[in-house]
Amino acid sequence: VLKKYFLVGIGLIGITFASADNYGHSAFYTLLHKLDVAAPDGAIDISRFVDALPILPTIKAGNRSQITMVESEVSTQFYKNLPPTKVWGFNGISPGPIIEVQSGHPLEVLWKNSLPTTHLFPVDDASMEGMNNPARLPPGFTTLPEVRTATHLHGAAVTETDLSNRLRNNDGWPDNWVVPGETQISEYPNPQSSRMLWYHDHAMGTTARNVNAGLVGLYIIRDAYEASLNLPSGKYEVPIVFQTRDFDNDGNLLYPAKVTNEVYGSAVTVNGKVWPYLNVEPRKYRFRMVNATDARSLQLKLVNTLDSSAGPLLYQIGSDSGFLENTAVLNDPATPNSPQLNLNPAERADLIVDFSKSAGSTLMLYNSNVGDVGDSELILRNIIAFKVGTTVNSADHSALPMHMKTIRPLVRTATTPQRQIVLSELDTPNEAPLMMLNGKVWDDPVTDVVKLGSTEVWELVDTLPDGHPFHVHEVQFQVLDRQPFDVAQYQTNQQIVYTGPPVPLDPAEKGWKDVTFLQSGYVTHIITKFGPYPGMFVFHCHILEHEDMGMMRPFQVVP
Ligand SMILES: [Cu+2]
Repeated sequence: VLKKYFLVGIGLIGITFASADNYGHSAFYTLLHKLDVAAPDGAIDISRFVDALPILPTIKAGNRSQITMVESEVSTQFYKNLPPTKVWGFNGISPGPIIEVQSGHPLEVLWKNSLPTTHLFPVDDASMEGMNNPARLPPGFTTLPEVRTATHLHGAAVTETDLSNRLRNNDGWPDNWVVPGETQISEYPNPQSSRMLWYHDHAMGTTARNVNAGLVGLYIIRDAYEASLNLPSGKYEVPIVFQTRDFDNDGNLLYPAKVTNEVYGSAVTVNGKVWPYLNVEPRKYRFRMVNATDARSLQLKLVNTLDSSAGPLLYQIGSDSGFLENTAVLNDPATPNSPQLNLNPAERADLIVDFSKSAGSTLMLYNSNVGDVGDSELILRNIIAFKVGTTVNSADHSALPMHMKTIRPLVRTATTPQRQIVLSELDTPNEAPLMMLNGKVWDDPVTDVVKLGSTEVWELVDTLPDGHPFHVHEVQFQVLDRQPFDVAQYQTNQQIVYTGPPVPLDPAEKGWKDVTFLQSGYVTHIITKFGPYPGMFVFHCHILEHEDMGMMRPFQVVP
């Protein structure tokens, strides 16, 4: 059952310093290393925030029933001092354009692969057993193509994917990839209420490489309820995509040549820029954020760059799958232990920030998450600067709701079926650990079959020394609890013995979710009702490198 993954060269790539170069951008690397790594803890530096935050363009589907999104290699500039760099994007930009639809209005997207046949990054499929298994190749292929894409709309509810037809791929089924010159057709019924989804590549064994290259974008569903809330809109609603990247001496994107457990990056890119700033007016704004990094959890707050004081407040009104019931108040300067915004890989946050009392100041979106000790994770603190002006261009009549629609809890009863999923690794004498879910990897046969319309509790058990964001396709779920257990005991006899009471959930975890963070040494229970459509879907770790390495399983929803 166990597949052998040869994880050669776990050591992270580093940036080698050029003492001099033709671009005059060596200062960039000095900044990367000195300011974000060697700077005193808590240091805030705004001098490097010299590029305006790109505002992502929006494709409004309107009455159209079909749009085309073209994947291609394009040029971009990540930072003022860097030369243009090749990335992969959609319709000429990375992140791609925002697709905006109305709830209930179906949209068919033609995802056209116009990429080169050679990858932007080194490809190491040969090191991963199963990747070049002839039995797994689709008809017409004798070897695994270096460039292959399968676009998944994260958070979508889609009808069944035809697993025998690579070109029809509603859910971004990882094995239904297309190659340059081919087009993937996906139908999105959009039955959900307003929320922000995101599209990204999901092709088996190359998701991390493809997403890091830039194949990512946002997808916003609107509805009448959202409109009735009178939230900040138009230019006062700013969608934001966080990614982590590495760069080589020439400013090119860099990704490890050999399979690597987690790629944390040495810089955060925000809508495709390193260290951007956004000029804002002293009024309310709505920010829609997604953590699209490979592996990095963020803990975010706003601080004043003059005196490092906290504030203004972050009002979180929504998370992955729409609005919260009650607005979560984060980053409260009056409360020293005020919750911050936890944004783990693949999670979204819908925020309102009122800059009206910050006129004339500069605020930093600051990351307090220091990462996993021992994982070579560079500490990246300063993410984006907000330069608050002194005048408002148009009067602020928008609202800041503190209560939204009631969220009806799914109830766990004595008879609710419970399915256990254990994250584990297996040390082997000659190889890096195998990463598994219930002792299985992606290409093991389907073992999880659930009934359409049924409700289940999933017991997610993290026996590993680090945390993992866990994502389930097709459904939305509620987090029930998160409780520490005795890992050593479990490894001896597979019994879960709790070592303490459940820990409090984040305020934002009280809403509907499609990804939740599994903490090392904790059991997390989620509850979900399967639907709205039957078919074969996917659950997986959302550390992109882990899902490529097999930490991903199919599940089937049967009528
Ligand atoms: Cu993982």
